Amino acid sequence: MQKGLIIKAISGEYKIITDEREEFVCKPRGLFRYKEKTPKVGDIVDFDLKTRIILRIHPRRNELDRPIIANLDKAFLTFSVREPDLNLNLLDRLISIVEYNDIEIVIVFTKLDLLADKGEFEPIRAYYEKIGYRVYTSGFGLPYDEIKAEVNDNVCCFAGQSGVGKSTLLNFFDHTLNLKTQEISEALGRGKHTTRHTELLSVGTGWVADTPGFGNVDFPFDDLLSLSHSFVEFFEKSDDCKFRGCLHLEEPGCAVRELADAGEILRSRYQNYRIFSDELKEKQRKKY
Ligand SMILES: Nc1nc2c(ncn2[C@@H]2O[C@H](COP(=O)(O)OP(=O)(O)OP(=O)(O)O)[C@@H](O)[C@H]2O)c(=O)[nH]1
Ligand SMILES: [Mg+2]
Ligand SMILES: [Zn+2]
Repeated sequence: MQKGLIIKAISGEYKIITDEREEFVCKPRGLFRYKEKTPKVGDIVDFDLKTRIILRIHPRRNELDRPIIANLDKAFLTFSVREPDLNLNLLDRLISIVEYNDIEIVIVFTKLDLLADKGEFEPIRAYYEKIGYRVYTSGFGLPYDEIKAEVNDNVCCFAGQSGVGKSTLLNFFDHTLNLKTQEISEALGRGKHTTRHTELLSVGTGWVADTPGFGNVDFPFDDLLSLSHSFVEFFEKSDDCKFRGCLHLEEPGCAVRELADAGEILRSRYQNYRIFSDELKEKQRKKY
């Protein structure tokens, strides 16, 4: 029996790499399908060298649906400031989902070269840094070495909308990757993704998944408390709210709402929180 890491899924088969860096293509056991267990990129598995059958999936530390990947150490939430315009709703949504899954977050804002005036952007960047995330900016002509170093010794994914420059960034890290990129007009116009499959690529001493872009994702929970806890700075301030378990909506004496009113919490972030709350309430209403 051999142990390995799944680095690619190819129509029902899986490419596995061992610690010795040998690659094998294997099929899952039939029993997996019966038990509705599907191996994912990022899984550590045991397989039979002779039959090339995956026998066991090791317990997962975490797993995401968008992108489909298991055992992530870090998620790079990748957002362009222009083309497409900065989508803070999707950023706050992804932060919440990734926090809930206990995966480390790195935020990368791309295409800074397209921003003539950074006046409106800078407070946004600074806010996400203030609440505890490592934030990087990239763009043509800007250094990316620090971002690349974040990949070392980790299994990572680059998540974000189509056209924000995920593949472009990975090509900068290692030009031998030769990932396909696409003109932004084409990417948006045809609604097609340049990147189709999720695959772990070797970058430095780490692994990176270049994933297809997406426009929306569902929350992996449907209760409001999970949502409020995944907004890390709200959670930190919630001790000052009058009521324990305050959801920071209409409750009197809510410290979070006061900070949002005073502009100490980024306005868009509190607004997105309210939008997500409504979405979850709607989800609950449909369920019952
Ligand atoms: N001006 C500028 N353009 C960029 C930058 N990064 C990427 N682009 C352009 O944006 C377009 C889309 O880049 P991709 O790397 O294909 O985007 P992606 O996020 O991989 O998109 P999907 O694979 O569809 O999810 C390409 O035309 C890139 O040349 C940047 O920093 N500045
Ligand atoms: Mg791509
Ligand atoms: Zn509150």
